[in-house]
Amino acid sequence: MKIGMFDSGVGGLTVLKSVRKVYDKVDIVYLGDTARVPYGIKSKETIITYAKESANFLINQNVDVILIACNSVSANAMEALQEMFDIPIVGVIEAGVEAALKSSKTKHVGIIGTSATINSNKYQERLEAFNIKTYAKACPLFVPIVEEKLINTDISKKAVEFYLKEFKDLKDIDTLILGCTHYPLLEEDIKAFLPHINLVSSSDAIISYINNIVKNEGNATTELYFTDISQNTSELVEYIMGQKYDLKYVNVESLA
Ligand code: DGN
Repeated sequence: MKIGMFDSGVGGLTVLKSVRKVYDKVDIVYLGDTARVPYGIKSKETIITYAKESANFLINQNVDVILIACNSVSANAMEALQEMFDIPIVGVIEAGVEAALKSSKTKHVGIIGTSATINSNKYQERLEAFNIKTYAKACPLFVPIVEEKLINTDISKKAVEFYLKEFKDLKDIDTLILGCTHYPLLEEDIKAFLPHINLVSSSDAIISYINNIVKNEGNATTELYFTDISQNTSELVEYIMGQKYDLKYVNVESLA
């Protein structure tokens, strides 16, 4: 079975890692749109356009299912993609919501993500339908901090404090959704600042969502495509995945 995954850049590799841990035999094709990252500050219309192009690329690679390894795309473009393509297309939002529902006893849940994810209100609407009180906050500096490999530094700690200080006073919150696939990389920094809150990662939560779609069979290949490959891309892939990969280039204009 061949799984296609895409993200605006390298963040979705946290999803790939989670999937690979459980599904060691499947073939995976990943596309990171590094030429056009970040998506998190773009309009819904632009995100839909880019997402359709990425999904189309993966379908041309004969994937059986597409995992949207990006919250900003899942929040803004999932329905558009599901309407356009015939194969199963799974986003990370529903999975994150399900994990938060399981985790929260107090029924007060925090959500952090990019502006595109938080402004879409998708997490908030889904959780509020289950009578959960939500507190959502966009943390736009977290993605560049991860991409500059400044995790576990004074800068990441300051940024965590800057964005998340209000969560310290919201004593009822017992669960925080890391609603961006880059954020699991900041988990230690966030945990150190909010030790009493359970962190739920959409990158891990998606696993329980694909149980009935994905069969663990194939040749265990992993192909990583990017629309721009700089030295930083290669270093980040190695940093996130813990090993070197031969990265494949795809021209962004060929996606359209
Ligand atoms: N990793 C993307 C997400 O989960 O929303 C965001 C990256 C970005 O485009 N800023």
